[in-house]
Amino acid sequence: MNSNHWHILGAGAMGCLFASQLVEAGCRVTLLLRHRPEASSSSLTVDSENSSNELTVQLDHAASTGEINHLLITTKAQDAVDAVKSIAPRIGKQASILFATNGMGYAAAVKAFMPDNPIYYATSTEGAYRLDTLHIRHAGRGITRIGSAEGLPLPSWHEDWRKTSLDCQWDDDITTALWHKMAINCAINPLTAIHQCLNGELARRKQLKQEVGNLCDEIAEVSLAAGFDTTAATLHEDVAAVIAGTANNRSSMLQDVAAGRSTEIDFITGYLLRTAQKYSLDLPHNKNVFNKVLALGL
Ligand code: KPL
Repeated sequence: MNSNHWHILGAGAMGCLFASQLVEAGCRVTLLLRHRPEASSSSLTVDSENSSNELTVQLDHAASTGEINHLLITTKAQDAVDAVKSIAPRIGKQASILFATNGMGYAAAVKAFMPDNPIYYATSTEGAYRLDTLHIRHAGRGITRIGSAEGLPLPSWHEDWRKTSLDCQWDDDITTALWHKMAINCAINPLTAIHQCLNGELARRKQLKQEVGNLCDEIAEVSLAAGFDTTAATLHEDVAAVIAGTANNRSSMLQDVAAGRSTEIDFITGYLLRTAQKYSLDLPHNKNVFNKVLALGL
């Protein structure tokens, strides 16, 4: 099978990591930019433990023309809908749209104006951070799960991802994987943003550890009500393991707050609270952190 041409919205760390991997797998990759690029291609540098790898990616203005058939979205959750809207006329009728975005709850808005396009999701535990524009560090290996929340079968383009050096797995139950990731983000991200602390502080400071426990109790309750039994059963230990494994990380929400950017709170804790409402559950601790992050005014 020939490799596909992927267009990527979002040139942050994960967008660059996926772009580099797809290029190495033989795909054509175009990064869609909000501004008109000065050149039609650029080098993309990926540092890892023992090497630095430079590749070439195509650049294109999101508002230019040319049909898009394989679209990957790695923007912040709050930007995803507008980003897709901005290129909607370019998206082919049957084009696949793959969201690799934190949180949940943005796809329904995309479905409303792109009703016929198959939508897929990716969730990844690969570690990457941005050093500069189109320069990242691939800091840790993980698993990338891809799947459809609508029961669509394995698409032929999944082969592009299997040809990368990432551990890419097709997941027939991607909604459960997305929920689990979101549940972990609910327990960690808001507290680190409010207290301006590294992830590891949530285990070191007694009061914060207690607060993580309170959030997890509520998140587990909603998880159970919504049918995510495994998340409900393992959340406390999984959150403790992620905090330990990412102790020196600044969470993505803390980074957003520190940079004066808007946060993903509405697609993380906000989505949790909206789900809780459906089951008439009250989550005072999660509501409290939701309001505190909103009060940061971003
Ligand atoms: O996913 C993360 C994030 O920061 O968004 C965690 C797992 C909390 C790691 O920092």
